Amino acid sequence: MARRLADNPIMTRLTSARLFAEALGLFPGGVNSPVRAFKGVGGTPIFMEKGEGAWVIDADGNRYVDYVLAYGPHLHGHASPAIIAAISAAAARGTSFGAPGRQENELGRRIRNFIPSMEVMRFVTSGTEAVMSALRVARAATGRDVILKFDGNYHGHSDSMLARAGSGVATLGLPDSPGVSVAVAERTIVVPYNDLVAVREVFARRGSGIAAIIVEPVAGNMGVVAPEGGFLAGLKEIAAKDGALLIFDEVMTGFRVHRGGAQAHYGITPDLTTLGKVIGGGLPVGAYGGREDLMRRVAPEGAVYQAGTLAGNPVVMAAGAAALDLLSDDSLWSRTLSMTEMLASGLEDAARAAGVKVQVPRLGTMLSLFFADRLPRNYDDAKASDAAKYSPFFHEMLEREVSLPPSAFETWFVSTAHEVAEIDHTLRAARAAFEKVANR
Ligand code: KE4
Repeated sequence: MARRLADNPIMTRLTSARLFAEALGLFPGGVNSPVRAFKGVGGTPIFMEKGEGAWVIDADGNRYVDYVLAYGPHLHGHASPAIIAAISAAAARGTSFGAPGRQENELGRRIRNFIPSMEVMRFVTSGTEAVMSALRVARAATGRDVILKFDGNYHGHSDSMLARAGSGVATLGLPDSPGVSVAVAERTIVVPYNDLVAVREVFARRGSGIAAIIVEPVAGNMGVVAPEGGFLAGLKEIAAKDGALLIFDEVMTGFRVHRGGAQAHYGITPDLTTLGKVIGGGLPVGAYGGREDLMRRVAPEGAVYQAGTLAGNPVVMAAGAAALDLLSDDSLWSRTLSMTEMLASGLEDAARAAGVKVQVPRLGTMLSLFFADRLPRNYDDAKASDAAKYSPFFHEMLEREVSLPPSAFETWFVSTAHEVAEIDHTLRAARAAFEKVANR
């Protein structure tokens, strides 16, 4: 159990503090990915040392029920025995060869069984790389340059995806980060999520120059925001009519909204799909794939160049294959869906009892919490929620052994290792945390 000060419920986190002080001297913000720095919630990041199923243990020995799950990869919780066994066995045979290996076929076949639209695919080592490569294929296949994306959707940190909406709907993007050139950003158009009118207007003005629409088919990077009825079908119809491609970025939604991804949940087939997270069993991975005629354009079969020293890494492939094999257990999947629903409805009840207005959108094994009167339908709505309430709620939950994403605009993930005991623990903490927040 966590070591606590004798009469004080606040945990000690002295080791995390010491490690963070050292990390600040080594890494920008003391972290290797910005969201981990707690900038969205205040305080200093906790250094995690060990995971066991639904629980994570920090450098001071404090334990937490974990809903970060590395931002999605751990669909089966931390250190899943089957996945660790697969990793150990693969690693013992050597960690990489710079040559094709049977493990790539094993994972590729499993992915295609779950997501048949990925007729041909390519493994890379991050979701960012998967998106960057899929966009390159789309530009090559259409001979066009411009990409349309949605405000609040995050597709990794490649330059063309770090564009924000220019003024006015159909204008070209502006760099959303220093270092992204205007020349690149202005080939990305950004429109509001769930706004088909805006998409039609953009295509009316610039359709012939648009290579692809890329979308999070369920948004998970502004909190969870579901597509409204007809939105995804509308995107498919608009793109097809104008010779543009439809790309579903399922890096987060793949195997989380549905075992076949959001495309199976909504019955909409994109031209290309990007994946990441779950398919690597917690190790670095990405994949892009789709229509055979498009993917056969990728080198060395075609001229679209994309490569990677550790792409298709055998240890990663073995971990991913083990993770997908565990997904074949229908009862485990349906139990995880019911754990997610139990958590979401329990959070609504707890907030209501405290007189706090919240929205808890949930889909599959993903959910999030907005302090708001109504469900956000786009990024402006999400930003209008009372994010200032999220920070104290986050810390109150942390002190009650529940680890949530350190940002109001992230998704909470549930794993197959979360059982009733963990959900009950979380809801007990939430009842107390909402009471505390209500009085702020
Ligand atoms: P990576 O390059 O981080 O593997 O994947 C980028 C990416 C692409 N597409 C979607 C829909 C994604 O959600 C992501 C990455 N998600 C974030 C979580 N919001 C990763 C966490 C982080 O940046 O540390």
